[in-house]
Amino acid sequence: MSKVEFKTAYAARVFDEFLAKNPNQPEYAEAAQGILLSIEQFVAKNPKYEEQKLLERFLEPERFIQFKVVWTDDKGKIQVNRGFRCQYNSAIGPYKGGLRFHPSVNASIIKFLGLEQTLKNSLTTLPMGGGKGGSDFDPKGKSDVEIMRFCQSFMTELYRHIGPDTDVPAGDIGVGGREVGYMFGQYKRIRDEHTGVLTGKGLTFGGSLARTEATGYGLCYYTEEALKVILNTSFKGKTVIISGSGNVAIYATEKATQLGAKVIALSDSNGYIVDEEGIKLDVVKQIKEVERGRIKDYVAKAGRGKYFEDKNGSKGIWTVKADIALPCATQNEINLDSAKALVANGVIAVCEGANMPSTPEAQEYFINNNVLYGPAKAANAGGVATSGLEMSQNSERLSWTFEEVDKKLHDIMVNIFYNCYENSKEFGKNKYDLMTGANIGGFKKVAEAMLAQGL
Ligand code: NDP
Ligand code: 2IT
Repeated sequence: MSKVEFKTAYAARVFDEFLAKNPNQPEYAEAAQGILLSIEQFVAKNPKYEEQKLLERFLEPERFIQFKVVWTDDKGKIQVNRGFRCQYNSAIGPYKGGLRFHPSVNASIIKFLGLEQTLKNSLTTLPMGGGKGGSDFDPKGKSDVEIMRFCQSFMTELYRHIGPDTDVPAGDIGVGGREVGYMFGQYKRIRDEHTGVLTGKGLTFGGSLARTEATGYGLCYYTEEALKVILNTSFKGKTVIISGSGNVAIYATEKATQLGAKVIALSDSNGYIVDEEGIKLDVVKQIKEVERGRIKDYVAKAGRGKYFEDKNGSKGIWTVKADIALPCATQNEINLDSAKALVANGVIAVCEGANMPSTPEAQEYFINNNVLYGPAKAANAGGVATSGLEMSQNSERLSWTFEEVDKKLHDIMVNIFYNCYENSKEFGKNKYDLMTGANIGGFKKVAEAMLAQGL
């Protein structure tokens, strides 16, 4: 992350203090810097924010919990992992946000995700505060019973900090329906309560239809509206590259294809596949959702396409020529070199399914080169929005049809787009800059709710 110049003394001072308080937390600092840069001029127009130390208060998580998770593997060996929950901000509702199981997980990553989640949840218009958690546990190669034992041990610590009106976790990288099910079972056993304490639950015990599809579908609904309004075009007839091949990537592929695009590349952390005829999604679903295999297996199973091993964290996928790029794997997966490769290949839009997938330098490069840039906290908000709809259904003890949920998701994503677009008009760099608007739009509501509730 390169050092930037703030335009206002207040933001510069707050960021210096932030860095002093949070040393060696690069992802967290990157997220905070990006938000401050976007909102500083808006904040300067509202002197009460500085008087009330709103930025200082906003950038301090309400609670940060770290705990030990001990479990035994199938060989009877003891394993020790670290668990986290960051309850970032509860001004507009109970803490809400996913749990990530990945060996890279640490305090910096959980805090960056909690901060981003706070603004994202605000953009959905639903009453949800921001939180995030997870563990450095690596689910890869673990047996089903190992996953269950880990999830039970994790929840045995986490349960005391969460609840349907307090903090409602869900999935993220490495946490899907299976893991949510095991964690829910353990929570229910300990508390003797069948409540909506987690979202992304199975459909037989309170889950919402369309939650599985929601992040990928929502990303495409947001992108489609942005393409229409800003570029006067659509997905129809476009080629698309999508990184990752997990939950978000799979359902972004499905919806982009339904909207008339051809998805030609997907990846995982070992490499990427290119299929110029269009990815056969049933094959990918079988490999990833059923067999829990690698994207490499696609070529043999589909009988077409090419696999490229990529030791460089799957950056190679960004050199594939396409009209639209939807990064759906992880943070900082698109650096300046990848952004340059995409622009050189004529990309017209980059909309983010993953959280913070573009580095600040890449974001700036897209916006300066007139690439429609859909920032993560807006473009991928469909997942948590549908989690919010799952909470509503749990509260009223009813379940809605797929069509009802999908229609609400669509309307929420279109509304988020206009919120970003309108808020970008005054302070954004140009019409391709939806990031400024997303940060201001999300911040406004959280700030007003914080002020109204006093210290
Ligand atoms: P999954 O675990 O289902 O899939 C993650 C995918 O990304 C896998 O293909 C994985 O490859 C790849 N990946 C993960 N880490 C890395 C890495 N360090 N380098 C390269 N590839 C990597 O997770 P999701 O699809 O749920 O999440 C993907 C992104 O979307 C994350 O950034 C998440 O925060 C974000 N997101 C998810 C939401 C949801 O509802 N699930 C909602 C909003 C955002 P491999 O199998 O090799 O690890
Ligand atoms: O990053 C995200 O928005 C998620 N992982 C989804 C969180 C949720 O509570 O559904």
